[in-house]
Amino acid sequence: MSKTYAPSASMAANAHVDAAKYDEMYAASVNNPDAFWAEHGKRLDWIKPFTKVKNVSFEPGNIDIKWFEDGTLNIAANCVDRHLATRGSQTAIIFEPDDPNEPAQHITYTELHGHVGKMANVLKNMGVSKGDRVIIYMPMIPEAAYAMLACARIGAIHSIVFAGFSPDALGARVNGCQAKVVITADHAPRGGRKTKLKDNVNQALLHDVDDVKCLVVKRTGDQVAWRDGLDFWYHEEIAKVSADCPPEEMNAEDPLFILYTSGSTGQPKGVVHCSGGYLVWASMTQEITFDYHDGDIYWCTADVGWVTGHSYIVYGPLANGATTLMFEGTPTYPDASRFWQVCEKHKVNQFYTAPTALRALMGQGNEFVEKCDLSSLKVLGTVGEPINPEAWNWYNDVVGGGRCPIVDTWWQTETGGHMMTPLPGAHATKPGAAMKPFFGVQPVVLEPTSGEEIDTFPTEGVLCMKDSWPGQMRTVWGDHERFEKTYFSDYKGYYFAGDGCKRDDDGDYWITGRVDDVINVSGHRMGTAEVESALVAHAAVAEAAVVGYPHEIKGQGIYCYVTLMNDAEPTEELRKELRNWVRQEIGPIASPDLIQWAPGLPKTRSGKIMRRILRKIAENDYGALGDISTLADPSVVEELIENRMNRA
Ligand code: 6R9
Repeated sequence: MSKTYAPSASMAANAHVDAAKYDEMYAASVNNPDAFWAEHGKRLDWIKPFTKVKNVSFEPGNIDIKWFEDGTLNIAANCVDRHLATRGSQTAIIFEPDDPNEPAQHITYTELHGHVGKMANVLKNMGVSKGDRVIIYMPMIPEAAYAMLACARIGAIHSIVFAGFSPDALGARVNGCQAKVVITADHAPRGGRKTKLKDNVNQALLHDVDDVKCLVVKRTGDQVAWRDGLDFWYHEEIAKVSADCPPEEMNAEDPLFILYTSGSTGQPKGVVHCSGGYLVWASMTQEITFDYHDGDIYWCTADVGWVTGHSYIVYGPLANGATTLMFEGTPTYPDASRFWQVCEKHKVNQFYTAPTALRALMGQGNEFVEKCDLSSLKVLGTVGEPINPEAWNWYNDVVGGGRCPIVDTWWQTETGGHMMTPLPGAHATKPGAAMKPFFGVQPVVLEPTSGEEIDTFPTEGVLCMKDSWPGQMRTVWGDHERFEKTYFSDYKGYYFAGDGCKRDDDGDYWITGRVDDVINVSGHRMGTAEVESALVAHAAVAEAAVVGYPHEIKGQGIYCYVTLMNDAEPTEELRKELRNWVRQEIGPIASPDLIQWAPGLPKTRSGKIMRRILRKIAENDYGALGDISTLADPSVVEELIENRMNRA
């Protein structure tokens, strides 16, 4: 039995949801989802209230997900306008810049309303209207949030591309959704360095036939190359427009955003989230999972380029009228105390970060934490990957001083918001467990090959969902067939998340990690297929196979087996070149950690690469390779073991 940490009496007494209320609400949410969500759908302001609640089919050949389908609303009005009367002068966004010497900004809801209205009018002047796509490629500055909400206000669909992605990756996403406008900044300061965002945009749009326009925020004032007639300075354009922009009336099922994410095959897919269900989900989970109360200061350290930033920096907290902190920097700049200094400076109450950051900071020593006053902290959260008990305990003891419940939130880009997590006032936590389903979430554990539901405890298998929840993605942009194939075809009648899990004797869930060819590097999802296709695009590479291996800080590292063309020399220089090549093709987050030259790869007689074997060798666990008799040429395995790169 693992140790459990019960909520304190005062936490349980003051929380939105205590143990009894959780049980009651959870039962109601699954026994009568229509009644439950009809009630909780009211947390939003609807222009035309919905009369239908849930209309969902997980039937093969007819995957169709609709929530609140006849209601209309505007997402920006829900995140901004409706708070003006009651909390217009309250801070909506605290901006903490990369450089600690640059002053922080406090943007009130009234100010936010003005910024969003202006940016919305600028977008309209640039020709953007309802249903058009806008790419956002921005540093973590308030203008990124204005841009998201400006799109939502006029009914345009935004697609944020993480500022760490390369021009090629950006270009693919601009084309993928045929965006009309890209919103960016001159440079993005981060960790004391700068990324040339505008130059990246220029490169990405170089071969674009459709003349994509670009709106540029001046962040650093550095020189940028300008495309006359196509590029516009944000500060010049907002000076020409009024702040008054009436919100567009949108159907609950109109798309709010597209977010590209990695899968086990092919190129990243555009996950589509719609308006009503998504915002109900993001706002309800933000309030209840973090036990957010009026007046609290809430900080999620993610980047808006990832789904966590969408749901838990911008949409969820702002829909709740919260004060949300946006941080431009990194955990270790200027030193490993930065997170904790920011917590102290802004008196942060709820803090939400990724295990990879905790592991990196843990290694730097406790003094960086202990010199800061963290007494304001009430709830701590983690997301992105399984958290190892050492990091969990450090978070609990050193950061939280043993006072703060840790919510280990399991969810995905596809799920829109939290799916499984302990609730701070309701559940005793266990280091490393995602614990309990959120309201309306019906997890099942399936036997991986038969697909049968396993009802016994304890158990282990693949994690699926029996039914829909309001925040579920609706489709893959432009490819509904791929949506069905990816999530509903391995296990018919269920949503298949791609993760494995355990369920313990108490019925609590533990996520064990991906069961497909997706790896998780520093909490960032990466398809091994993407890295492979980047590698084979290099002239010297004949074939490549990529797998993950355990990495102390990043969780998983990227291990590449590369077969070279006959005329290419396996030199250190080429290794370096390939590493840079992948960084350029995808971005620094995809940078290979280890590259092993592989004269041959283990393949079945039908030519399928046996990744199971490659994973084992990369894990330095080559003693138990299992059955290799089906290999076309078993001798390649010995060669690979002999020259393995990870000997830890
Ligand atoms: C929100 C987010 C999703 C994948 C998911 C899983 C892993 C996320 C986790 C976790 C264990 C947690 N994951 N949270 N694994 N415990 N608390 O991260 O979305 O980028 O789409 O990644 O991340 O493997 O399938 P996304």
